[in-house]
Amino acid sequence: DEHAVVAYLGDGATSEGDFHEAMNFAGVFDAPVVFLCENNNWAISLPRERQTASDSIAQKAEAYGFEGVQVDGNDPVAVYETVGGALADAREGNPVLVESLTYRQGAHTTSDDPERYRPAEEDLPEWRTADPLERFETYLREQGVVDDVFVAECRADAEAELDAAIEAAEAVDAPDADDVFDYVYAERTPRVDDQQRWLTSYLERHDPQQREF
Ligand SMILES: Cc1ncc(C[n+]2csc(CCOP(=O)(O)OP(=O)(O)O)c2C)c(N)n1
Ligand SMILES: [Mg+2]
Repeated sequence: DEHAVVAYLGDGATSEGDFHEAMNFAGVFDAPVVFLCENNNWAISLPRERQTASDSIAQKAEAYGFEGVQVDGNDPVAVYETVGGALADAREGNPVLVESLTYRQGAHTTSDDPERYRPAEEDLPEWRTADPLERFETYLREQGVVDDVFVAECRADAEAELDAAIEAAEAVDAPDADDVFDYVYAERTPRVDDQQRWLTSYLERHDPQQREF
């Protein structure tokens, strides 16, 4: 068949029941799926060593009857080749789990402070913790594929795209609170109506913008 899908997940997600159910289902029913696990070594503050006692995440596929592979997730060409091959297998009815080894460069979210839990020096290879963008840029320069002008243009383009995206997102008005209730069921239930009435009266008495979090 021509169709296959890629399901993306993190290293932390592999501890959840859904992951194992999905892997089992895929193995039993020959589902055309590539599970792409981005192993960035952290699930917020929980390190990979505390996430699983397995030697690798890729090896978990074996228990479900299909192939699991590791790839250098900081090498775009290697990821492209590996996922391309996995998709070809998936189209044949052979699901694949790809464990992409990378590293979280920054905080998990703006409310996270990794300095509270992350060691300054970690026992991980440099190919994994180094900045993949810088590494790929160096590679392309060495191959003579890109030069200073191209790199500068690329950065300017990317920054302009980001600025435009931020501007577009900030221009969106705050949503109407009623929207929360409108798209849940095809036919509204009395309970949803009750909840909406409760929220409407709550908002008449409280201004959420004045709350301190
Ligand atoms: C059942 C459940 N427990 C806890 C959380 C809180 N939580 C949100 S993201 C996250 C970490 C996810 O880590 P990972 O799967 O490695 O993804 P990453 O963000 O590192 O790519 C956690 C624990 C959640 N969303 N759901
Ligand atoms: Mg993670």
